[in-house]
Amino acid sequence: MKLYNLYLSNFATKSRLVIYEKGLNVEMAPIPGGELSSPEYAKINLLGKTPALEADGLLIPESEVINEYFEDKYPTPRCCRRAPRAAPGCESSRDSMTFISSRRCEHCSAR
Ligand SMILES: N[C@@H](CCC(=O)N[C@@H](CS)C(=O)NCC(=O)O)C(=O)O
Repeated sequence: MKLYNLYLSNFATKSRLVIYEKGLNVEMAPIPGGELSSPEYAKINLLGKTPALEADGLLIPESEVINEYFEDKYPTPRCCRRAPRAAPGCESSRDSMTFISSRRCEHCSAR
Protein backbone atom coordinates (compact mmCIF):
# COMPACT_ATOMS: atom_id res chain seq x y z
CA MET A 1 0.00 0.00 0.00
CA LYS A 2 1.10 3.54 -0.74
CA LEU A 3 -0.10 6.83 0.75
CA TYR A 4 0.49 9.87 -1.43
CA ASN A 5 0.84 12.68 1.04
CA LEU A 6 2.47 15.88 2.16
CA TYR A 7 3.82 15.89 5.69
CA LEU A 8 2.23 19.24 6.55
CA SER A 9 -1.21 18.21 5.33
CA ASN A 10 -3.69 17.89 8.19
CA PHE A 11 -5.89 15.56 6.13
CA ALA A 12 -2.96 13.27 5.29
CA THR A 13 -2.07 13.34 8.99
CA LYS A 14 -5.52 11.95 9.82
CA SER A 15 -4.76 8.92 7.65
CA ARG A 16 -1.17 8.66 8.93
CA LEU A 17 -2.48 8.56 12.51
CA VAL A 18 -4.63 5.55 11.66
CA ILE A 19 -1.75 3.90 9.79
CA TYR A 20 0.57 4.30 12.78
CA GLU A 21 -2.10 3.32 15.31
CA LYS A 22 -2.85 0.12 13.41
CA GLY A 23 0.83 -0.55 12.63
CA LEU A 24 0.16 -0.89 8.90
CA ASN A 25 2.86 -1.39 6.31
CA VAL A 26 2.19 1.62 4.09
CA GLU A 27 4.81 3.35 1.99
CA MET A 28 4.76 7.13 2.42
CA ALA A 29 5.02 8.37 -1.16
CA PRO A 30 5.71 11.89 -2.40
CA ILE A 31 3.31 13.56 -4.84
CA PRO A 32 4.20 12.39 -8.38
CA GLY A 33 5.29 15.35 -10.50
CA GLY A 34 6.04 17.30 -7.31
CA GLU A 35 2.74 19.26 -7.35
CA LEU A 36 -0.85 18.40 -6.45
CA SER A 37 -1.81 19.96 -9.80
CA SER A 38 0.64 17.88 -11.84
CA PRO A 39 -0.64 15.69 -14.70
CA GLU A 40 1.12 12.75 -13.03
CA TYR A 41 -0.83 13.20 -9.80
CA ALA A 42 -4.11 13.77 -11.72
CA LYS A 43 -3.87 10.12 -12.77
CA ILE A 44 -3.90 9.18 -9.06
CA ASN A 45 -6.37 11.72 -7.69
CA LEU A 46 -8.36 13.84 -10.13
CA LEU A 47 -9.37 16.10 -7.23
CA GLY A 48 -5.71 17.16 -6.92
CA LYS A 49 -5.81 16.82 -3.15
CA THR A 50 -3.80 14.88 -0.63
CA PRO A 51 -3.99 12.21 0.72
CA ALA A 52 -4.68 9.40 -1.75
CA LEU A 53 -4.17 5.72 -1.07
CA GLU A 54 -3.09 3.03 -3.52
CA ALA A 55 -4.14 -0.40 -2.26
CA ASP A 56 -5.51 -3.64 -3.70
CA GLY A 57 -5.38 -2.16 -7.20
CA LEU A 58 -7.55 0.74 -6.06
CA LEU A 59 -6.85 4.47 -5.92
CA ILE A 60 -8.74 5.88 -2.96
CA PRO A 61 -9.04 9.65 -2.37
CA GLU A 62 -10.42 11.43 0.74
CA SER A 63 -8.94 10.90 4.20
CA GLU A 64 -12.23 9.72 5.72
CA VAL A 65 -12.76 7.15 2.94
CA ILE A 66 -9.15 5.99 3.30
CA ASN A 67 -9.61 5.63 7.05
CA GLU A 68 -12.83 3.67 6.56
CA TYR A 69 -10.99 1.36 4.16
CA PHE A 70 -8.32 0.78 6.82
CA GLU A 71 -10.98 0.26 9.48
CA ASP A 72 -12.85 -2.31 7.37
CA LYS A 73 -9.74 -4.18 6.28
CA TYR A 74 -7.75 -3.94 9.52
CA PRO A 75 -10.35 -3.64 12.29
CA THR A 76 -7.89 -4.03 15.18
CA PRO A 77 -7.14 -1.76 16.95
CA ARG A 78 -10.27 0.17 16.24
CA CYS A 79 -9.74 3.84 15.32
CA CYS A 80 -13.00 5.01 13.76
CA ARG A 81 -15.74 7.28 15.03
CA ARG A 82 -18.63 5.04 13.95
CA ALA A 83 -19.50 3.81 17.44
CA PRO A 84 -17.36 5.84 19.84
CA ARG A 85 -19.25 4.70 22.93
CA ALA A 86 -18.64 1.08 21.95
CA ALA A 87 -14.93 1.67 21.42
CA PRO A 88 -13.60 3.36 24.56
CA GLY A 89 -10.02 2.30 23.75
CA CYS A 90 -10.00 4.52 20.67
CA GLU A 91 -10.68 7.79 22.38
CA SER A 92 -7.18 9.22 22.13
CA SER A 93 -6.91 8.51 18.40
CA ARG A 94 -10.42 9.81 17.80
CA ASP A 95 -9.74 12.95 19.78
CA SER A 96 -6.50 13.50 17.87
CA MET A 97 -8.30 13.17 14.57
CA THR A 98 -10.99 15.59 15.65
CA PHE A 99 -8.36 18.04 16.87
CA ILE A 100 -6.26 17.78 13.72
CA SER A 101 -9.19 18.00 11.33
CA SER A 102 -10.30 21.23 12.99
CA ARG A 103 -7.05 22.94 12.00
CA ARG A 104 -5.96 24.40 8.67
CA CYS A 105 -2.71 23.94 6.83
CA GLU A 106 -0.91 26.07 4.27
CA HIS A 107 -1.85 23.61 1.48
CA CYS A 108 -5.59 23.89 2.07
CA SER A 109 -7.46 26.08 -0.36
CA ALA A 110 -10.78 26.00 1.57
CA ARG A 111 -10.31 28.63 4.27
N1 LIG B 1 -11.72 16.22 1.90
C1 LIG B 1 -10.34 15.96 1.61
C2 LIG B 1 -9.57 17.24 1.79
C3 LIG B 1 -8.12 17.05 1.38
C4 LIG B 1 -7.43 18.41 1.28
O1 LIG B 1 -8.07 19.48 1.12
N2 LIG B 1 -6.11 18.36 1.36
C5 LIG B 1 -5.36 19.57 1.19
C6 LIG B 1 -4.05 19.46 1.98
S1 LIG B 1 -4.34 19.54 3.73
C7 LIG B 1 -5.04 19.73 -0.27
O2 LIG B 1 -4.72 18.77 -0.93
N3 LIG B 1 -5.16 20.97 -0.76
C8 LIG B 1 -4.80 21.29 -2.11
C9 LIG B 1 -5.88 22.01 -2.83
O3 LIG B 1 -7.00 22.13 -2.31
O4 LIG B 1 -5.60 22.44 -3.96
C10 LIG B 1 -9.81 14.86 2.52
O5 LIG B 1 -10.38 14.69 3.62
O6 LIG B 1 -8.88 14.13 2.13
